[in-house]
Formats: sequence, structure tokens, C-alpha cells
Amino acid sequence: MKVSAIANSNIALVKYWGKRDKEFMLPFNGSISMTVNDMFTHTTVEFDKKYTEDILIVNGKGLKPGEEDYDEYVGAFMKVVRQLTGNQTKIKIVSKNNYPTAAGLASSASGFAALSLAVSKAFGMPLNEKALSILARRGSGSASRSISAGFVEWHRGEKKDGSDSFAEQIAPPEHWPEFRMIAVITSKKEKKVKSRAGMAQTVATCPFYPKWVETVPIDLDAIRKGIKEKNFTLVGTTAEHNCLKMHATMIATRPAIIYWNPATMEVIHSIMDWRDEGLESYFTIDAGPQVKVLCMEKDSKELAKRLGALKGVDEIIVTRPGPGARFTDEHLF
Ligand code: 2P0
Repeated sequence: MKVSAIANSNIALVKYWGKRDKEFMLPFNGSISMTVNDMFTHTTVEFDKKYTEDILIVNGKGLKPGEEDYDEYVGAFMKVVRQLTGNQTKIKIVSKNNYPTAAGLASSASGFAALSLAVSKAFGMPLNEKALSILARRGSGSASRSISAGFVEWHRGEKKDGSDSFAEQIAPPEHWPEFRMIAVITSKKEKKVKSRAGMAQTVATCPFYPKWVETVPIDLDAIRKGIKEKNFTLVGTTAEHNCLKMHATMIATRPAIIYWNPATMEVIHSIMDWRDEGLESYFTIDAGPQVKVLCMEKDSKELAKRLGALKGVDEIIVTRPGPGARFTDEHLF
């Protein structure tokens, strides 16, 4: 039986950076994100005895068991699924993103959210949103947030087994339809330091890391309040501060992790200058050189025009709060 699912990417307003448990993928801090409307992964899976080993094709590129990129991500996830279900049947997975992969646009988030939904049905394990979020988390931490629509919080949790570390919706997309996020693509190259390795390195070597963990709850409270009250200034200022604080820990990691390129800096300074002139927007940046600009709908056209004209900017994607993971009848093979 083939099952297909689509899940959208999400961009964090309060970031996740660092695991307290690598096996269960448990974070040191909670995070809040927006599931975005226009960037998604479409995945088709088929379990069948005709397959003698797992097959994975992502954006047309095959990855096999034994290869690091397979074993560390989808391979590890399938091990978890097989432990949970006891089903050892091999699987074929074909997956396609409609946006650049692995350049700081949360492709693992949408990828593992889509895969979790598809696999749960194919294996006959109907899961509610919370259980799906927990399953997706085992694939990639940020994927736990792509199961739900709109504005979403991933709880850090306290338990060792991760049963209280899941994401849930704070507000649906209709709550704040004027909210916009402009993804400013400054490079389509795959990043040199993957998030997983980078965050482990930060936890191990950054002298500020404990301060990050200590102060994130303040940002979570502010963003939660800002979303509920639709206070754009509160959400924007807090998200920008939280992003810079995370990048400060990355920069102070040994060896240093600097994801920004000259165009990233150009966008940061431009946003700050335009804000001083009265055009209100804020930036957030993940584990890559892309910038995500937060603004209200009324300013999005003007900002997109200005951002598109900056040196080094490749592409602009204007997006808004979007839907959670869902099934589709359209199969990719
Ligand atoms: C986030 N990032 O909250 C943060 C901000 C990157 C910077 O979640 O090891 O791909 O698979 O759990 O989820 C990227 O990390 O890492 C990420 P794993 P993941 O969106």
C-alpha cells in the first residue's frame, strides 16, 4: 500500500539549539515556531516484501543504508519505527521539497513530519497530533513542530522517555492572517555544518550555553503573549533577540560556527535601517545564511521589493501561517 503525505516547513521564533538526550532527541530548551504556508515536503512511502533493503530518494537523489546521510537520519528514524511496531518490512520512500534543501530552511522539519504521518498510516498505527509530534521528533527535533498548523510550541519536557516533549498549537493560521514571513535566500549551497553536529558542538564547548538555556523561558513567555495578543512589536523584537542570542552561542563554539555570508549581513543592516525610518520588520536566521524577515501584510510588498534589490539576494519567498501535516492522494511513484 502506498501512502502519501505533505508537511510544511516551520520557522522558529524562539529557537531550538542543543539536545539533553540524543537518542530520544530531547531539547535543552522549549521553542516556538510558525508553520509556513509555501514551503513543503511531499512524501510517498510503500512497505512491501518485494523490497530487499530500504530505498530513499530525496529530490531525485538516492541514499542507501550504509551511507552516513541515510544512517544518521532516515535510517535511525526507521529503526525507531520498527522498534515501536515490530514490523521489519523494508520500505521505499520518495520525497520532494518545493524549496532549497539543507540550507537553513528547515527541510528536515517538513521532511520528517511528512514521513511520520505517511509511515504511521502505512504501518497501521493511527496517531493523534501529540503522538505524531513525538514520533516526528525522533526523526528531527524541529519536525515535531511541523505536524501542527499556525503558531506552535514545542515543550521541552522533563521526562527521560520524552513523553512530555511534544509540540502543540498555540494559535491557528486564521488567528493572525496578516502575519508575514519573507524568506530571503542568499545562497542555495548545502551548509558546511549540519544543525545536529553544530548544536552538539555548541553544548560541548560554548561558555555561554548555560545562559542560553537559562534565558530562553523569558523569550518563550514573551512570544506566547505576543502571539495571543497579536502584538507584532513584541513578537518581532523578541524573535530577533532570541535569534541573535542563538547565533552568539554558535559563534562562540569551538571550532566557531558562522552561518552568515556577506548578503546575510546586508539584509540585517538594511532591516535595522528601514526600521529606524518607520518601516517595521524584524529578522530571524537559522542554521544557514538565509534571513527570514517578519512583517505585517501591509508592508510585505514594499519589503519584498527592497529585499530583492539587495546585493547577493538570490530569491524571495513571501509566506504566511500555514497548515499542518496532511494526507494526499497524489503518489510520487
Ligand atoms: C529551530 N534549528 O528551532 C533551530 C534554529 C536550527 C536553528 O531546529 O538534530 O534539524 O534533527 O533535531 O531540528 C535545526 O535542527 O536538528 C533547528 P535535529 P534540527 O528551528
